[in-house]
Amino acid sequence: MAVLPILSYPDPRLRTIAAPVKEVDAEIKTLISDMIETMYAADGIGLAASQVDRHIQLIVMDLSENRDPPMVFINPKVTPLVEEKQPYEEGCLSVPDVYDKVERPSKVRIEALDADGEAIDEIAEGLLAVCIQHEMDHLNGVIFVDYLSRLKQTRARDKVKKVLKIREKQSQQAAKQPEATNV
Ligand code: K1U
Ligand code: ZN
Repeated sequence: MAVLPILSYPDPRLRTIAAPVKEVDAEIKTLISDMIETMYAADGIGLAASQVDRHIQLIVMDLSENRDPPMVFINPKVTPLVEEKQPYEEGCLSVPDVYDKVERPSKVRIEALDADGEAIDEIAEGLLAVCIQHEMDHLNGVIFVDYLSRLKQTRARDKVKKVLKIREKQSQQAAKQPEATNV
């Protein structure tokens, strides 16, 4: 398994529309494992393939507190079941350290395939409804900051630049340190 690099806003590759998965083969299964490892390494609760520069309709998710088996959605279709929208403070691994309220339909139907190619057909509310709509947006080249004001989008760009610079400095410093020994 491998931790994959996550694209950061405003990388134009995040705007690519994802293509359907044709077959759940060994290559897709490896990508699923790598995406799950990447999501956990980044402390996320979801990840769309678009965020790791793979433009196919694949999402992984784990909303549990104690790492239940992660959910996998292949070729998902999400249909709102109510007109009522609810606000939720969203975050995004591609927009580090930026959080803001987004309003989305509170109840949706999810149709997809799982990692074994079996059909999923479920009704989602709460965080699952929020997260699946956020991840579906990624597959369609949409990022949650697109729902915010121009001013907030500019601030988000500046914040991401700052966070990436700090992370870069930290990784350079870590590379200079002698490796910790397990004694
Ligand atoms: O798609 C992503 O970038 C993953 C994203 C999923 C998400 C979180 C919250 C609302 C909508 C979608 C994250 O995992 S962000 C990091 C995170 O773990 C988190 C942030 C806010 C609330 C809960 C979790
Ligand atoms: Zn996101």
